[in-house]
Amino acid sequence: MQHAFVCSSSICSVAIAAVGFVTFPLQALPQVAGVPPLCADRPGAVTLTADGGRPARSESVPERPASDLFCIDLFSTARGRDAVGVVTLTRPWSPFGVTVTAEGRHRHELTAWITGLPDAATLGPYTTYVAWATPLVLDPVVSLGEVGNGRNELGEVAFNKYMVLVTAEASAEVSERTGPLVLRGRSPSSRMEAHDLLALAPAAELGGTSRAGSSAWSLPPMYEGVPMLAGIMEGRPRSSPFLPGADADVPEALPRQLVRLPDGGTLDLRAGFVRRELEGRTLVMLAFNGQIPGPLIEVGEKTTIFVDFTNDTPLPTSVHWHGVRLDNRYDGVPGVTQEPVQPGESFRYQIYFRDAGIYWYHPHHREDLQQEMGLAGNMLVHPLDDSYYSPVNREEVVMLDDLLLDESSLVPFGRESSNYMLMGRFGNVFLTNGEPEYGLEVDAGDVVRFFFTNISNTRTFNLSFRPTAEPGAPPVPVKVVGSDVGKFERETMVQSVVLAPAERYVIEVLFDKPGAYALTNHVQGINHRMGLFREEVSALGTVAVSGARTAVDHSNAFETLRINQDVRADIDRYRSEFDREPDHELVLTLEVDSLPLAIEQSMLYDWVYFNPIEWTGTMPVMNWATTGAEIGWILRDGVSGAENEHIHWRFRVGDVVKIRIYNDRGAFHAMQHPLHIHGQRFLVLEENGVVNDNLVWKDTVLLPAGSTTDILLELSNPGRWMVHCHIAEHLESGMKFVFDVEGN
Ligand SMILES: [Cu+2]
Repeated sequence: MQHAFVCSSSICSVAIAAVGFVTFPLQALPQVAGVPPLCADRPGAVTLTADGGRPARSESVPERPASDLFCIDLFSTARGRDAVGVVTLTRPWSPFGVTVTAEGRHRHELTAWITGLPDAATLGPYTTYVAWATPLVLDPVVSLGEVGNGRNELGEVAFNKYMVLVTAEASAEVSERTGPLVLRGRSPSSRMEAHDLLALAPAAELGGTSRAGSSAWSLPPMYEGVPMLAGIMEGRPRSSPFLPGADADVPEALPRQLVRLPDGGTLDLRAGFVRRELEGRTLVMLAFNGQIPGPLIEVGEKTTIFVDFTNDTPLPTSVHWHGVRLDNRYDGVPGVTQEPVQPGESFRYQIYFRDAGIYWYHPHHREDLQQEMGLAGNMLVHPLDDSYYSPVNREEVVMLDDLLLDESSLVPFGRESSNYMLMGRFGNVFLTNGEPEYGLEVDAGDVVRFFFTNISNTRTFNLSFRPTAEPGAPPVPVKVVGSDVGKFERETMVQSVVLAPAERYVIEVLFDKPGAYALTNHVQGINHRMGLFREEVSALGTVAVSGARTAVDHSNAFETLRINQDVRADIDRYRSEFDREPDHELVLTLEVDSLPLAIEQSMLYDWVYFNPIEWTGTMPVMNWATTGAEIGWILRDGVSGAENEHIHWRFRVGDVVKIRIYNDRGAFHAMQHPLHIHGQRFLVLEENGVVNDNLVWKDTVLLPAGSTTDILLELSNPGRWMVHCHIAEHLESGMKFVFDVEGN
């Protein structure tokens, strides 16, 4: 009956049929000089408690990163005798917050420390040892090369669930494993198992009656192929359903239009209802100037524009100019920089564009509802320097989103509190520039510069361009040029682009051969119910490459990976700050209260492993049923212990502060958080101890579950600025605070 198995120090906890936990001392393993401690013996290992199963809340910033998510213990077989080892998992550098394959599998460099291996010849006709990686189905079995006592670099592994094996072999060059097994260990991800035992527990039957939810809701769309347990199906949000404007007689939505504004120019911007036909349904949505996405505002670097905003919706709102280092009073944060703009009222924004690049605007009041319903637009800031970017044949501003529809309309929102508070609201229809099918036509040899923005409430994308005629062929190489606030120090080539909510990436693609290329989101979701990874592949649109050759060939420029000395010089003045101790620490965690028993017990099962990224919403009912009554996402000051709005940081213009951010693996449910800092820019110095040697100025950083990330924040802009998670529902749950920057 044993299910979960988690260790800390010398104690292991075993979950028995999901009704309780017992602890017993772990048989002492040999402690060997020169070998790092076993994963669970490392400082900061977290454990389920003996008294009812809740994970212990970590009281301070623990050892980072979470040791058990990035570590594999190697245990001996009978033939391995006293051999023991530990494998650490380090992600190779990528321009993104996580490093994954084009299919969304996490990539890790494995390093093994081994001790106690006997002379291989004592086991038979063998001369050495070889390490192997293999998925749990044992096919394929990939050689990681010869290993011995001491430190061994095993190279990269990117399986979902896998084992590391060490066998005695006749030669280091063997391509197939034939010799005896001496050491073996399992990836952290292989701890996931099915929730099946839960069905045996009384909890499953109690779920729906343990508290009163509103009966006005009908169940939300399920995730195909992932059945839910009966107890969980009884859950209802403790908030009433709300879908504004459902009866409104309103104009039809228009596609996005381009607005070029000169220095000093003014845009009239109106938020109001629109009607649109989508996937066979008639929807009432919200739009800026009737357009979905909102108008694409094109301006020049170092210019100022005015936006006369009018709120024609029945909801209080405001407009935030994401990533723009503008004057604080125009930052658009209700209660911090302005009063909410009430229905029928107006507000004049003045926006100065200090930096070239791609930015976006959206409401900062009930974002979970207003943004999801259509209120978002891009701003493309053209650089002053004509050679800022490489020459290309065309530029495309692409907004990525997902929308959640039920059989007839949008799934209602929570009125008194947002729901989907646990993981955020995942959509079931992808929208690219507002449309379910994105289309682009180019000529063979064209180079296209894409400016990607992720405006979804919670979904992290893993995007690639796949030749549709050759299933299984590798995606088209992508050149990564820039991110939130400008360019990288140097350009790099990747196979896919990971984009968390609110992040932007500027990429270039050479479409060399005629044919069709699918813009694809390819991720490895988790079927929590069955404890399995679940591949999700979605085509968001098509790039059609004609047989005609490009009018102007930019392939040479495309193939040259630039080093941006202007960016390096801008960063140089801060390099002396990189290695010092952090000035501040933040812990990202979760507190839950009065969850239905079935949901709480299911979540305990999930606690044995958290995927660094929760790519998709495979627990739709559990997630849907959670509101602010049960879920409190927390930003905690690691030094003072203050949480969310009780954190008070004060800086002066010109300050540079190093902040260490730990995404608490010991949280009741850990998942990634895209953390956004208003009005300033920062550098991501390192993640999980891996130094970032290709920097770019950011305003949003993706923080995977269990990770530790150091950032260097430049305080360049006076005022009161907000820090918050950009998962809209997490922000609504209170995952935010404000800091002050005094001017000089
Ligand atoms: Cu969050």
